[in-house]
Amino acid sequence: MGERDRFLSDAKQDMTKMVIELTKVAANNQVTLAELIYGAIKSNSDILERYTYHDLDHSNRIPRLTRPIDPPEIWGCGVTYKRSRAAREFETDVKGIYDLVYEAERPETFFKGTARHCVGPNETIGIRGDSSWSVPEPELTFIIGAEQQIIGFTGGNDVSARDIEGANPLYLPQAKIYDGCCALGPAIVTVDEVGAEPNLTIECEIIRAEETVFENSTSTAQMKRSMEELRSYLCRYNPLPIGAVCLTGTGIVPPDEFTLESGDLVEIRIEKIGTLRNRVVQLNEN
Ligand code: DO4
Ligand code: MG
Repeated sequence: MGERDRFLSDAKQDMTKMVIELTKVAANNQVTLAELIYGAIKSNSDILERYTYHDLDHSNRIPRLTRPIDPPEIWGCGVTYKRSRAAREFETDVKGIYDLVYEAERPETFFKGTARHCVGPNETIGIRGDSSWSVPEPELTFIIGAEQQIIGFTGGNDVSARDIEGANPLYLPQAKIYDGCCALGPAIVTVDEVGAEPNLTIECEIIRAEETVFENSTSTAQMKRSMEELRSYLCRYNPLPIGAVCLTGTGIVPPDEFTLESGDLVEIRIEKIGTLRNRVVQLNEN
């Protein structure tokens, strides 16, 4: 048995570690994250308790799904799909800037917060009391590894206040960063599993009082830019900490008259990643 195989079959201690630590262990031992996790599951099969996914996909049971990573930094990219460009041009009083950034060589990137702004599956996402036009933004989200590379993907909801950004693009941080403004999950898929530039279907459904009030879908194949293009601009002169995540922009925008309401359930389904389900709450002023 080679050193690499020995390491993989003796990964017992790693089972208690979180994704960021596992990523470091994998990088230090020159194995992929997927190899490390599958190796650890195999070598711990005698002591592991097994749960069905369905058992874990609840808000009020223990154990349950939690956010798949605690990102030290959350970033976003904007106007990476035609649908987003059209929606921003409609909402803004400052015409032309979104058309320009869609066509420009340099993409739009923005800061979206830290782990404290981010919830996991079945937790609540927030809408601001000073906004009357809030929407979910379903987005494929990449995860940064030890060498600034993309190591995997998860689902993301870039919950946003359209009226605040629309009033003035300089208000972007207020339109984008607040309690529960980001949801991540439910699972992480690694680059070994889906490739570095995956073409994945993204679906979004919004349910109000048990009725679907909005439903649409897109595919990452519709994106104007590659994942590598977004990653390289984001990390340029700005080395990101391991485990930082980046939401890659939305191709799904509800009709302009639609706003989220407290109690709505937002479901984002991404092929190979699963369903990220979050209920909306109105935030109280602090
Ligand atoms: O330009 C502002 C943000 C756009 C965005 O979040 C998106 O296109 O997803
Ligand atoms: Mg977005």
